[in-house]
Amino acid sequence: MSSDPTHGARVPSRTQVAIVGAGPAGLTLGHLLHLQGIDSVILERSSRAHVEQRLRAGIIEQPSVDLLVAAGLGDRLLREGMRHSGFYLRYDDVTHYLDFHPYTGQYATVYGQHELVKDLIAARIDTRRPLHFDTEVTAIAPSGPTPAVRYRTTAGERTLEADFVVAADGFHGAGRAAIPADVRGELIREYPVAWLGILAESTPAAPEGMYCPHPNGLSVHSMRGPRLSRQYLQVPADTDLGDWSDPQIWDELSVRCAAADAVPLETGPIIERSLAPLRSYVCSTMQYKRLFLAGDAAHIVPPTGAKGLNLAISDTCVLSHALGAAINHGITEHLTRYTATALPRVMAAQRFSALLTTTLHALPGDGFTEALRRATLDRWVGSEAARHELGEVYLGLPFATAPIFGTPIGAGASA
Ligand code: FAS
Ligand code: PHB
Repeated sequence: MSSDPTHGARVPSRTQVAIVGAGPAGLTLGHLLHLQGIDSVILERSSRAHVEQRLRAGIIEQPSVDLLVAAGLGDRLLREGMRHSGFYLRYDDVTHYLDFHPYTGQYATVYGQHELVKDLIAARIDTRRPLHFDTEVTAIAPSGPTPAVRYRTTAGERTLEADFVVAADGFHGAGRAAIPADVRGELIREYPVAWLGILAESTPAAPEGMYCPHPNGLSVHSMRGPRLSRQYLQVPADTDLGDWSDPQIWDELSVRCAAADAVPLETGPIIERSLAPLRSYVCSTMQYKRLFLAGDAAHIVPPTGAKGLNLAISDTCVLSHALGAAINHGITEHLTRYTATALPRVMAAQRFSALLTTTLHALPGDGFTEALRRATLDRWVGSEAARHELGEVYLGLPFATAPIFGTPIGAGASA
């Protein structure tokens, strides 16, 4: 018998909310529904090991931390996460620290997404709620008398019926395909660059995250611990990861973050490497009949602003509140208005991420474009008002809905 209680358990034939995807969105939503006594079943196509080892985001906004802590999901995050007040900006051989905490009283917490996913899975198992790995959803029927998801396991294909279906299945999931293309209202922007990311056993380049907009391209220097650095290089969108040796990665990171006021970048063993494309995407219809999209299934932001994970969590705050009102109290107007409620905060994050992406990356453009980039950087460094506006979004705008437990999220710093 497997030590993993999710292993081999049989998927029930029916539930109140069927959730597709065990990423941050699906797992957080499942827990927020559980706190309201609402049954859900989470179906995840990958293995538990794959989901828990998948390295991605690392910056968690204050409103996300507040929600996770209030929901009883934030103990290890508070213990092991690193609280940051802003970030460093290094260009033209000079290092600047943009301190945002004084403007909003908030912090950003550095805590690997895969660590958060481990905590969310542990909470799902502790509450003995259905969570099925190696279970791929092949089709979603969002309407009819009973919405349903069709899924496949090694035992064959079966159907899970539900009162509602939530597709938290990321950008390449099955959820969006269940919404007719002519009603999705899709907004897309592809950038001609990607991020080559590494996790390395080396001392982080700066005490908090640092962006180095260099003529060769952007480099980003973050961390996961005092001896664990998370760093990224802007590379062309069609880059082959195999073309980069470890020494070449370190050489380029060192060139881009060098400055007269800084010590040379410390190198070390690279223990993980990845390539992530930069794109902005919005499915402006985040719901269709009894199907609701949450997280990357509905929107993608370039990693520049570190917003993707946080938008996933803010969607679940709105959606769990709306589903609870409908299921527990028969109040359906919040569900009807889910997209209208969630989308403005998504677009605020899209605007912020697009501004950081176009300002920090060396992108094709004429001399005027380059001069505007420089003027924006100088404005961030030279203006309190500009830093206040930037910091409000970087540390986290308030969530659109107070979560189910009534504490206004994002109203101020957590204790
Ligand atoms: P996720 O993609 O995390 O989870 C969706 C889940 O659904 C997955 O586990 C998938 O296996 C499952 N699934 C998909 N189709 C399914 C099906 N048919 N049936 C069952 N399950 C299915 N964000 C940042 O803020 N900063 C970063 O630095 C950053 N780096 C990133 C690097 C990469 C390579 C990628 C891909 C994304 C990165 N992101 C980053 C964004 C990322 O953190 C997402 O915003 C976050 O994972 C969103 O969470 P979910 O919406 O839960 O989607
Ligand atoms: C990270 O720590 O993974 C990180 C930091 C800054 C970003 C994106 C990701 O803009």
